[in-house]
Amino acid sequence: APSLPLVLNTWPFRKAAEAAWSTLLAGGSELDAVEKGCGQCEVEQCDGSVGYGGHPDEHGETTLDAMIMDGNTMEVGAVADLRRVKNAIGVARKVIEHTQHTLLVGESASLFAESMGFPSEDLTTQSSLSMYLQWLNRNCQPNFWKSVTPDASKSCGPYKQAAKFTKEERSVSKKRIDVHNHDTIGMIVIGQNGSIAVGTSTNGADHKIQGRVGDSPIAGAGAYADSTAGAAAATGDGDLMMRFLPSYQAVEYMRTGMDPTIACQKVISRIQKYEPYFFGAVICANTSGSYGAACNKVSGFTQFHFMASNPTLKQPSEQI
Ligand code: SD4
Repeated sequence: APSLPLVLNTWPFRKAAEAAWSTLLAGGSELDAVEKGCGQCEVEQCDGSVGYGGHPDEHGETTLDAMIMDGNTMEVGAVADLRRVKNAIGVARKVIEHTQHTLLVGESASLFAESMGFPSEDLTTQSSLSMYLQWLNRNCQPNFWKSVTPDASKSCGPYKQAAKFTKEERSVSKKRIDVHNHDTIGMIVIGQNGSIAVGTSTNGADHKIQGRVGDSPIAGAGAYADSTAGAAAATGDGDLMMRFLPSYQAVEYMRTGMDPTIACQKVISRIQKYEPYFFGAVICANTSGSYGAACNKVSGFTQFHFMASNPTLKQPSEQI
């Protein structure tokens, strides 16, 4: 039987679920819980896909995308292409609380973060640097060292390469986002009184062109919440998924009374019609706390794992 409160998040990020759950138990708001939960993943660098030191872009820099949404007021705070600031979801929260705006991007988002007191830090680590150098090495043979120049990196980047791929090649073998390269955190929190908040945090796609922003910080794409209907969050190939606003669509399906699992399946199959091999998954929850998830099984994974906490499950959280 469904029950509240509920914490739901993409992938088996247990500590993130626990951080959100304990924030709720300590009397924190749903937004507090989402911020703490996603923030936990930013500190832990969950799967290398959240926070600093992962998925360097084509110039070797790690940049962050994050969003938080209040399903009571429909307010959204988001940052995209955020540089040199680790706590992206924290900055997104400040966008809600301290601005009239919804989405801040790039260097300007970093300046805003600094003005809010967030430390400016290098997001590069040994591991992201070696990922970057390996990628350069793979893509820019035989002139590896020559390729570490602005000029050469243009001919080594995904921008030049992408045009060479057919849709199927792009989807199956050359993907920048696949089952081994994923794991954005998307989180849904529903309080005892039915208030819903959602959030996302990610360092996006590997070796992206500078300025590339995925689905995660876009309301309706990476996540969506409406306390009168439900909430959803997505993970996967944001370049494809964001065209379909899957989180918005799933919430609208649930508004009609559709079961959360079916709502998730329907948005996945809608994308699949156009992009049969896309890599992606969606989690969904309705206002009474029923929840479900679906992934595109054609893309190489047969099951999608996520975390849930509610009073009927093993506390503080269970892998589903
Ligand atoms: C993106 N959706 O930037 C993110 C990446 C991701 O699971 O979710 N991977 O495209």
